[in-house]
Amino acid sequence: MSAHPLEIPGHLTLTTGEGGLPKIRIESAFSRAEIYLHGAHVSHFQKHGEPPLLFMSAASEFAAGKPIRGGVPVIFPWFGPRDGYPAHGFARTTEWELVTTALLPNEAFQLVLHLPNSTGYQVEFVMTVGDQLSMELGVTNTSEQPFTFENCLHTYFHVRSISDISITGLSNVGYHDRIADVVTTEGHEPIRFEGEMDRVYFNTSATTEIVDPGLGRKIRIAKSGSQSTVVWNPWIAKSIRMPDFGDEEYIRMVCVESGNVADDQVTLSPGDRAVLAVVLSSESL
Ligand code: TA6
Repeated sequence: MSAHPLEIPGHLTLTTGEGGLPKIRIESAFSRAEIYLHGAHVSHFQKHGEPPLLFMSAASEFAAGKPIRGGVPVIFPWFGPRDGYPAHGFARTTEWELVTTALLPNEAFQLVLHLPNSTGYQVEFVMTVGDQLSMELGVTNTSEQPFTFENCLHTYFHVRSISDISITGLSNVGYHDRIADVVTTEGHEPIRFEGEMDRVYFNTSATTEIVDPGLGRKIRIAKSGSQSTVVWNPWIAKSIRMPDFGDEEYIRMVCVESGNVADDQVTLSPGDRAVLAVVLSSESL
């Protein structure tokens, strides 16, 4: 079979992934990654010699119309449930189009995907794979009216044990606790987990870090164009209720999500563009 014109032989190849879905495999000098056209969904990122950075459920579905449970779901144009519509919007269950691929001077590989069939706005996803994983979700208002939306890169991180990790960078930041349905403020100490957690931190552009003594690493989540950080772990009861998630998989994952949700939603004037950018990196403790 002749190579796809956008392939970069030996480094960026188009293949068939789980569920027969089209998948792009990227092998850089520093790392390997995978992204499905389905949802422009980064399903894997791993630096050579390190454990995977992202979590992927062994029970995830890989099927048209179904979200992938793990990696980086692209949430657009709304976050959370919406009566009569799929939770977290339709971008994550749409097949995106691969537009360009490139090898950058720093030996990282970059690819651009577009969300097809959009009316009144254009959406592209730019993924750069090197020593770090960077992702940019760009939205342009091509209509004559203001366009309001929510967005989020709903990243699932792989950890050794949820009970042993801590998250720094959100001290004194206000958040909506979506389980207790109260608005409160984070304390001074790093965040630790003793049960289900579902918090939307607002008005924060802060860089956060996941400190994982079990894997002996620290993951840094740097962001721009984002005022919300969501921290989520389903814990035991919710894990059991999720058919595409193992009952004990909550132990090995945490979501630290970067976006603009609820009161931080984005309103673009005609012709304006907003870019949500996240750079994921890791280092040994
Ligand atoms: O980001 C946290 C959250 O909104 C949780 O409330 C939980 O629903 C999670 O997203 C996963 O949502 P999903 O629709 O992918 O099952």
